[in-house]
Amino acid sequence: MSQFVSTDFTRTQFSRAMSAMYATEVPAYSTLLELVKGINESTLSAQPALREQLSDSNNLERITEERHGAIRLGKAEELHTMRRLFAVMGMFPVSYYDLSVAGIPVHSTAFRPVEREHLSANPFRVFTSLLRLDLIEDKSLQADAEAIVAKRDIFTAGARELIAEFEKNGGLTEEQSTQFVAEALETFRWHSEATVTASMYQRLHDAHRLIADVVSFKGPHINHLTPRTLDIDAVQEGMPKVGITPKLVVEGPPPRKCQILLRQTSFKALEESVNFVDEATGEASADGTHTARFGEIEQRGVALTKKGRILYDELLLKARERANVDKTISYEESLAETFSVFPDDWQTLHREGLAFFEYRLLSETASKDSELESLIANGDVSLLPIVYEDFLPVSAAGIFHSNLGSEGGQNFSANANQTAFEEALGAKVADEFSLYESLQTASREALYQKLK
Ligand code: OOG
Ligand code: NI
Repeated sequence: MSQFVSTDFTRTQFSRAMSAMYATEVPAYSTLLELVKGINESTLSAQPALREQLSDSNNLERITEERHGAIRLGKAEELHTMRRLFAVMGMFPVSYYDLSVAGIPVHSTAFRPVEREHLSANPFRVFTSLLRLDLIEDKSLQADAEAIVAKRDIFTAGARELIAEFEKNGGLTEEQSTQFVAEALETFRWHSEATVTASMYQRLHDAHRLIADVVSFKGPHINHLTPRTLDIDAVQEGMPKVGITPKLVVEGPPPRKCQILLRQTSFKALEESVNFVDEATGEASADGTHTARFGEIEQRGVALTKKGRILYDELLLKARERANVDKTISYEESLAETFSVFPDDWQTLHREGLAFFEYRLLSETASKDSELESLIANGDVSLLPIVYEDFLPVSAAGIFHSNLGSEGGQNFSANANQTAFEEALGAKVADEFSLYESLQTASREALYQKLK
């Protein structure tokens, strides 16, 4: 037996510790967890087919534990060390998201487990953004902001040591893992003591609220922690009844029989009190507020192929344009009507190559010589949708905006720079489509092994 615990173990300990910490920092998060838990339970008892499908694809157990968080980093070295920190928990960077398109000066990736067994064990993911000070027009502010983040170290010495131990030995003992979770958690904690004066905060804030959020504090406080629900419309409706006001529209695809990709909604940031550095004495003084942290809920559906994703992106754009131009229909109506051309049954989604699936053999006599589509059509093989594990940049932008407020500040235009991002990261990000494709291929090969 190995003297080391698995990365799944460390990731689960960490996501639980993070959840417990966030519950003390943001009380509405606990209220939301209760609401989501109740709705998930009643959805599962009302829909036995959904329960069976989740259980057959090893996705039932993970749902109550399932979370994603988000952080925003200030400099290349932070992203680099963050990649090494997440590797200790079996989480790797997947996809590149350019949010400058949406007027937000960051680019991002998601750290998550990539293999099937690790996803089933615990799919905890963290949407991680790196601030792009190169996009700030005001060059003297850019230099000041760079100098401020250059001085900080967001990791504890203990976390750095344990990351190095993990890399040297290929694992952590249980005791080291427990210590690692405690040390790593420090980086994600909220600190009410700012590292800047109130006037510097104001300058950063005037350039963009997000810049103030990243630059003014000791670390990248976790800004939300999102549970997964099986019925987001029910949660959206239920929130006001428990005293939470959700954002107006749910991001992502419209409600459907066969869920695709990701639907998300959120509620507004807390206003938190902050102690800025006193201009005259250099000491902390109690005098300000900052809004950064919010709540979010999500519902995950099937992962789409490139072809499916292109169709999704086209329809989403069309639905948004139509709702902007035609004031007689609501955004929801426009979305539902526009998406009516997106097939809404598993067999068609599979046949047309729009979504990714795993296969389950139901017949003992089916032959190797049969076409896959006919095995599916005659019921010898059933389709299990592969869950979408990633994020949607248009939705992410909607979430950023609803919580940051859209007032003021500089506008940024599309300016992807994946090369610079990967240089800072010290690694390439994985391509999400290839990951889903290889899950589907492995399942198809295993199926054909079993056929007569
Ligand atoms: C991240 C927003 C993106 C999501 O679920 O799309 C995100 C942020 O506000 O830092 O978490
Ligand atoms: Ni999120």
